[in-house]
Amino acid sequence: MKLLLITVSSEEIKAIRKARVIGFQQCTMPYLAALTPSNWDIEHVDEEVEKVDFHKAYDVVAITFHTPCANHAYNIAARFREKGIVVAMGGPHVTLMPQEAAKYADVIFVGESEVTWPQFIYDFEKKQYKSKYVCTSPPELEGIHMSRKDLFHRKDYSNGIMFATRGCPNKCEFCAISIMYKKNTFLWHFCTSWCSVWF
Ligand code: B12
Repeated sequence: MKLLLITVSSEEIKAIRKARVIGFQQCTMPYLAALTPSNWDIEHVDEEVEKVDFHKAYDVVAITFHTPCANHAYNIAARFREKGIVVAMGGPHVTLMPQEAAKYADVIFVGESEVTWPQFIYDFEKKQYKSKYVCTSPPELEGIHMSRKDLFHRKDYSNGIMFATRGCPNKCEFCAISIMYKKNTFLWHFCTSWCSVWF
């Protein structure tokens, strides 16, 4: 089985982010790769530093993106879907706008995917996957996988990245966190002390 993971970054957002100091590697897709069984052949395209090759064939293309890149992500999805390739989408925007995202994907993931992504892979291999997978409770983080560092492609001048917490006890109106992680408070993270570190 062939899987393409795409970390989406449109030309517009790249132009904006160029001027920012913080541009470190997004770990989402290398982390998703670590949750994927080893019989899958995985490629990762990080649009921050490379381009998607639409001529290659895959069984599944999985995409992560933030709201400013949603239209760009939907265009990528359309190009793969017109070739009959199954497109999966997840991440902040999909979690916040699932009905919209569902129009552009074969399968969407709402919320965290530690449980639902392996479930989808299992279902896909059995040719009976659903169109929507929803995280219903904070995932068990005991024995959590490390991101697949071999799929990190950015020149990263930091020493590494660490997941320390998810969620937030505040509900600031300008911030998506408390809406994305409804049941997932800082306290919960503090209790389970979830860390994934690489150097
Ligand atoms: C680190 C970080 C960055 C880093 C690295 C990029 C990144 N996104 O990781 C930097 C600094 C570069 C960055 C940039 C930006 N960011 Co940012 N970032 C974060 C932060 C703090 C953590 C993200 C993270 O790594 N989480 C750990 C990973 C493993 O979790 P995850 O990505 O959520 O993935 C999990 C699930 O969502 C799901 N999932 C995600 N994608 C997919 C895809 C599939 C197919 C599947 C199955 C599952 C799945 O599975 C994962 C495991 O459970 C979040 C806030 C937060 N705490 O979530 C904001 C956040 C994601 N960023 C946000 C924003 C707005 C931006 C910018 C647009 C800011 C700007 N104006 O420039 C840019 C966009 C850059 C781009 N290229 O698109 C918003 C997104 C809101 C939204 N509506 O989309 C957030 C939520 C912050 C906020 N307070 O609102 N960001």
